[in-house]
Amino acid sequence: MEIKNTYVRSWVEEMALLTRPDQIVWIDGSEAQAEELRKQAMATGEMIKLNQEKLPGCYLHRTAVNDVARVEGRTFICTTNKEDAGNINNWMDPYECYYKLSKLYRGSMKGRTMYVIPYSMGIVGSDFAKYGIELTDSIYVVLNMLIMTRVGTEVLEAMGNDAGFIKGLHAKADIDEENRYICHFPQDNTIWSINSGYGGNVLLGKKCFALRIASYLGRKEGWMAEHMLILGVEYPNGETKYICAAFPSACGKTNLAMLIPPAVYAQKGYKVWCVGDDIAWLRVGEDGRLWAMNPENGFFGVAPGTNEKSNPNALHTTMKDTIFTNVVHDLDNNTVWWEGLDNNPPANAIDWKGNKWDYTKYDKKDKSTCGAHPNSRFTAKAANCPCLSAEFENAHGVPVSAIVFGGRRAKTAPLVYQSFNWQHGSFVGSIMASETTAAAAGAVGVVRRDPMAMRPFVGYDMGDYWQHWIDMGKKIPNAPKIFHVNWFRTDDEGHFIWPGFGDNMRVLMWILARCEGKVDAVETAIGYVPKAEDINIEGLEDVTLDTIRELVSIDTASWKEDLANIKEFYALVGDRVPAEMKEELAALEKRLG
Ligand code: OXD
Ligand code: MN
Repeated sequence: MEIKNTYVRSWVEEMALLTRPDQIVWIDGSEAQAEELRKQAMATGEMIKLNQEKLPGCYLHRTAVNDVARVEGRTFICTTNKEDAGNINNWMDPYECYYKLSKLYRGSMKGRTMYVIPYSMGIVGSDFAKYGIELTDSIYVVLNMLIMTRVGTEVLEAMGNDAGFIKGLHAKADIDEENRYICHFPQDNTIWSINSGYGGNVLLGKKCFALRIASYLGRKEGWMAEHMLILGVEYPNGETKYICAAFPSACGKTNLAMLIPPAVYAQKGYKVWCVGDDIAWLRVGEDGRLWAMNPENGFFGVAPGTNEKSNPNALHTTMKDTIFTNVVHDLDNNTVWWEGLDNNPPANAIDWKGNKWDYTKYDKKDKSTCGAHPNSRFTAKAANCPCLSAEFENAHGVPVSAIVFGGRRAKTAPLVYQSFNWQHGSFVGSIMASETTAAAAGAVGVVRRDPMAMRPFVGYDMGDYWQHWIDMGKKIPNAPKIFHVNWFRTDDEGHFIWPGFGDNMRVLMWILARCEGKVDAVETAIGYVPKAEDINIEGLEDVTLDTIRELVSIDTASWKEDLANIKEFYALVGDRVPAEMKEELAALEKRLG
């Protein structure tokens, strides 16, 4: 392969001098090369080929036991000034970080191969695409990147001799937790990741580039990179309206993005289409609307809990060309299993750690008995998703009618409310939060504030990020309306009141009706809530109009309690919290009385 980009060539040479691989292999994006790599990974045990009749093109991989999730404590934003990284991010001086990590990278690829992955976030050659090169010594990373992004020679061609690509260096080194670092240098377009092999830390196109670096670039260039799904609701007349939604990790973004309409809508011809399940890049279009595109090319979804009821579309998507990570290996069928897939755990099985697994010892309350790791994953091609939007390959993306924020709150947040305007909506995003559940270790009901679901992903100061939201609103003549949802309100016994899953469409339909001015609402201290009769409950068994009234009621006492927590968080964000956000907070306090 002839490499015309002189910046790419010299940077790869420089990184090779540092890491000293035995050989360098350029990834061209061809199936023949991918197949060769799969064969090598099978020979070393890095990947297990699954039953090709039941799961064609599917493989299983197990990470090291100490390397199963993103590591926020070891994720750094390295800006020249500490203040620019802000109080929420970990910061390291860029020179100190380069120096420290260079020592770890030095010679780390001896005896190994360095793979050079040219990849694109967005449609190759389009105005909105951004390009990166990831260097890695992991075949698993190469094969995942081939699914999650657009990879190969055509990317190098589209890059021309431009120096503005994102330079990502990943080395497995010794998978040493104590020396694990995920470092971002937004001023240098650079990402350095070492001592991990877990997806979120090593698939550098995803969280590192498409959120942390891209959010920094977006502020500089006047657009937004957000932790949002994108879905389209098609009406029986063929028209489609698009919604972007941000929820903290593990709150069901993939499920909502691939939602199956309940019978009451399906029978009338409504359809839901998935454009993306995790990341949205948002820009103002020439028509004055906000447009969203999904820069990814696949789904890196959480496996446990995915089943025929919660997300049949995701399940179907994973039936071919998928890499499963840290799930149960069913030895009799050479297939995979995870908690919450069905009620038939395999009798002859290997757990995510690679040990023999006895399902009879599985205790729901004790995570250590799980066969699949709770954060086990599937990496699946978007093209295999049965409800993939026809606009998925549209380089401009889709026009956004509504932005929806959400969290997991037992009492405070109602099922849905609408903000008064963009500025208030940005404030609603800034106070987003989720509560820990009984399912997770630790205390129940502990509130973690996760503004716009971006707490772990903003590549600069959180206060500046909020300012960017407010400033963007002024640049969108026909801005989307902003809402907040909570599928997780519980009754006094701790049971969820709202059925969730496909029935969440009933709430989306109210949201879209509001966007079109087709339905009234009730003004409250926190925003507009629905009149109970405007949420369609036809066909729901245990939900009455009284249930909806309860779900949209505002518990003033718990909101007042929440105010104290919000103020604490604002203080933590520090002195760059925009004046507009403080005004909104004061106004909310006043309205609550
Ligand atoms: C993810 C996350 O993996 O948000 O998407 O953690
Ligand atoms: Mn995510």
